[in-house]
Amino acid sequence: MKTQIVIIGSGPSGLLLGQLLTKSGIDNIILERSTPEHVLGRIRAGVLEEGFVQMMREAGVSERMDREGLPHGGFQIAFNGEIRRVDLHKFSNGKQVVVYGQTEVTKDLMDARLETKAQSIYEVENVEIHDVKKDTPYVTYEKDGAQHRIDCDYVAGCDGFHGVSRPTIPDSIRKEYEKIYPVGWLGVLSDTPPISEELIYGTSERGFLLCSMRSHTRSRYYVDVSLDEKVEDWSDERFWDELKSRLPEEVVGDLVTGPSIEKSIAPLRSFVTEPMQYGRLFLVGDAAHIVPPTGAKGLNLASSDVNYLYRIMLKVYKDNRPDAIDQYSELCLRRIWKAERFSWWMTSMLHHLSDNDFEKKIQASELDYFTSTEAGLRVISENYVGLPYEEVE
Ligand code: RFL
Ligand code: PHB
Repeated sequence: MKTQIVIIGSGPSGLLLGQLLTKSGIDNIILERSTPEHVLGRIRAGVLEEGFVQMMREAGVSERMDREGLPHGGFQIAFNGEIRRVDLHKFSNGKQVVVYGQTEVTKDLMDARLETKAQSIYEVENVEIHDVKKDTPYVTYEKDGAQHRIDCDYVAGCDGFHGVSRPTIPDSIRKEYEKIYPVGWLGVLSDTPPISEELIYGTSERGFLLCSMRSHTRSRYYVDVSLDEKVEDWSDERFWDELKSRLPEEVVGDLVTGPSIEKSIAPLRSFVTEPMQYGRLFLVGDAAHIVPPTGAKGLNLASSDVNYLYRIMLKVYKDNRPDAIDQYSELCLRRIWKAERFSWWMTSMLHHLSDNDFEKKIQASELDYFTSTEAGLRVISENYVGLPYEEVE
């Protein structure tokens, strides 16, 4: 087989990139380890920055998102028993975010791909990337016991944190930066109306909380738990009791509980690998970086990488500019490190990460300062709605 770009991974990064390329007449094949049902079963992100929303529009897959997505012009922060509002509209020049689940984004992109008849090959095994330092790279994989080979011009590694693309870059060239946090997020999805029209992030004596949503009738809640907790030990009742114990009194009565339809624990991690390009291989999304979910940045960073790679590929194929690829890593990383900083900072402000009494006092005063001053609210707002994408030269 032959194609212009092999995309490894059919998560949001791979699917969005594939859709944009196909729409521009650039041939691509997606290779995915799991089944489509498994990819769609993962409950993950819920908050889309304007940049992501624009990319979905450019890819021609925004119809349902534009109809069903919930625009949010602000969110709430609960601490010290009270709630303060971050007015995103006011403090980020009219910008907002859209609440629309990653599952829905993925479904819309998968449906669009079926329509374009671009090729996705699911349930592949032993994917290997070859000769990316030469002009003629190729990818091999196994499917139903048979070995296959695809010759291509470029490889997009959109295969998440545990994929094969990142380790293809030799250890001597790859530098990894990592921070592990001592807590994870226990999340529950339930068909109950959200506690509030806006998201509530919070911290209390008992720890972190987040009240989010997928629609007017479906809620997503999180509390942080220590890393040795097992999801089996968390009955619905225990989860709701824990969440109630962390919510400020003025809203706890508004919480509607019900049976969970999904429950999972996600560890918190900050991670960046540099460089994100090696010859004709590009790392995209979670394959190159992870953020703790507190800033709602993971999926949105995937879309900014896709934005840069897509625009570079337009230069390569439409303007005959193969040199354009050399800017990929630097362009991506400038934005990624700022989102890493914001995610790390929101995480440290809203979780109990230290037993040191001095640090606890600093944390409390940081929350008070950033949620009560114009300067502070601007810093939170402009980062939360997403920093702008740079031009590709
Ligand atoms: P994905 O989604 O992990 O997809 C990678 C795909 O590659 C496949 N794969 C392979 N295929 C072939 N061969 C191999 N060897 C392969 N190895 C792996 C996998 O099966 C998979 O289908 O990466 P991608 O596309 O880069 O997308 C990244 C996002 O999924 C991720 O950043 C977000 O979910 C993070 N995230 C959030 N991001 C936000 O922007 N806003 C949020 O509100 C938000 N909340 C969250 C989150 C992540 C969470 N968890 C569970 C990690 C909340 C949570 C709880
Ligand atoms: C979610 O709805 O799953 C969600 C929302 C905001 C975050 C993280 C996750 O920061």
